[in-house]
Amino acid sequence: MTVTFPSELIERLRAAQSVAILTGAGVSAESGMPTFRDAQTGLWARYDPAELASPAAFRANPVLVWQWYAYRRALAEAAAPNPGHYALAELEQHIPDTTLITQNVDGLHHRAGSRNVVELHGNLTRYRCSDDGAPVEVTIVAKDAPPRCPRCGGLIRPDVVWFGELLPQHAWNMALAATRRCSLFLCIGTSGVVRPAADLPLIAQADGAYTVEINLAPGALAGQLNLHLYGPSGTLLPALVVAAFGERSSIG
Ligand code: BV8
Repeated sequence: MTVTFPSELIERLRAAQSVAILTGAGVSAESGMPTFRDAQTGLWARYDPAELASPAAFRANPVLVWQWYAYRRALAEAAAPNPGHYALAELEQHIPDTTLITQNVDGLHHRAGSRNVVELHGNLTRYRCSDDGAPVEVTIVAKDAPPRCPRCGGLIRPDVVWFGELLPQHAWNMALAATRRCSLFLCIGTSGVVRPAADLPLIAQADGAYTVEINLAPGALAGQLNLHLYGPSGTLLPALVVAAFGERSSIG
């Protein structure tokens, strides 16, 4: 599939000294990871992810929430990065000051080779004690109930940010700094609904960056950014890197 991009985007990408990227669940969709907006499949069809991804749900039903994350962790471990993930890792080779700010918790950007990744909402392959907050190593993910913290006996939870919880301060500071210094901001595969992550492209634009959305279809950011490109990120991103920097290496 040959894709042509506006020359302004290609020129800005080639000239960029600093790029910030915000990714959402759409970047992992072609790796087989269900997005939040997709109807949940199978056992989880009757649950609303926003309900399950909350402290209240974990307090009310720790077993159900733990099982949902164990299911998603198994999906993430079975998934492979797709050409979109690899293209973003390749971009870092061409523009060293590239910050990949992700809302995703599946770890696929790291596995694709991206190095400067800011996990705004944590990572579901890491765990912490819900009482003392300290990290806890979990090697075997029990499929039934959350294990107890070896230090204080508190319930262990995934190291992700739930709705109503503050983002990790360091991650937010890094994301904001990258957003403020970039000349080009790419917003990829996100519905642009969840805050404060969804504020970042608008902050970049207010600070003079050229902002681009790549998505399957218009969402909450439609019409607000400088450029909107619609199509699968697994196709558009590799094509964009080739268009700007020539044939890619064999990875991905
Ligand atoms: C907080 C981890 C302070 C867990 C997640 C204003 C300011 C601040 C906060 C708020 C505010 N207004 C409301 C709030 C509260 C809330 C919020 O934003 N609610 C929304 C629903 C209105 N925000 C918070 O609670 C945040 N905390 O702000 O703390 C505070 C505290 C208390 C009170 C007030 C403020 C914490 C939010 C983090 C929640 N945790 N994830 C887990 O994953 O289990 S959010 C989770 O949902 C994801 O991480 C992600 O961020 C979000 C889903 O969004 P997307 O990634 O965009 O995915 P989605 O399915 O929606 O869309 C997929 C997109 O991909 C679509 O557009 C689709 O078209 C596209 N697509 C599909 N396939 C492809 C594709 N694109 C390209 N190619 C394809 N192939």
